[in-house]
Amino acid sequence: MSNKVVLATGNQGKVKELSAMLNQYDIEVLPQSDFNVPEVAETGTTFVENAIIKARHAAKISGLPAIADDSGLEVDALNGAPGVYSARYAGANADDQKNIDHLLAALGEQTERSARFWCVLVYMRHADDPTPIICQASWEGEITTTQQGREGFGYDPIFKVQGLNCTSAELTKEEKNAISHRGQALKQLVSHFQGLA
Ligand code: ITT
Repeated sequence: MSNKVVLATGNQGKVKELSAMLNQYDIEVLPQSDFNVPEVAETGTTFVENAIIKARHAAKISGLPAIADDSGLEVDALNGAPGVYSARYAGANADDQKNIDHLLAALGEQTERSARFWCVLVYMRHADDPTPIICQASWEGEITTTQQGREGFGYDPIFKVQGLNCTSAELTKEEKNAISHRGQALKQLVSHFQGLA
């Protein structure tokens, strides 16, 4: 594989986590902003479809291989919501805080609060790549009733990690990457690269 890869995301939280991990593997990660890649409509109903849409779009505009991340939170008591709509759960102009408030309101006094993050990573060698590499992983936890921690992004302040007595916003970037949905999916992707190299 080429050592240069464009990261097909506009989410700075993802950029920080993914580039920290990829840089350890001699892969030069370039943000899509370097190529003025505009946002693309995420019209899929699955993480896989949306990740492919984003990777294809960035590869087409940059002329480089691309990695895209489509991810989200699945809450059992909400029948899987917000799912693929996690980034825009509170509406088109939602930010992280509005999404958190919307989720806490939707759950109300509900005591069954199990949830998991999903991450799908797609690597495309070029925009017409007919065999993208697709890796996916989940991370179990439950939704808290109040926010705790300031690290991470998105729903991290209300995601209590299974087996730990803290939210994912109370973990350092390194601690989160070692066990998160994104960290696990990226480990799979790197093993593919090492097998292909
Ligand atoms: P790009 O499409 O540009 O990559 P995005 O934020 O719109 O950025 P997604 O459509 O994949 O990305 O939405 C993912 C949302 O899921 C993200 O905005 C968070 O709200 C949530 N999410 C995903 N991974 C998360 C994590 O590790 N911690 C907290 N929230 C996360």
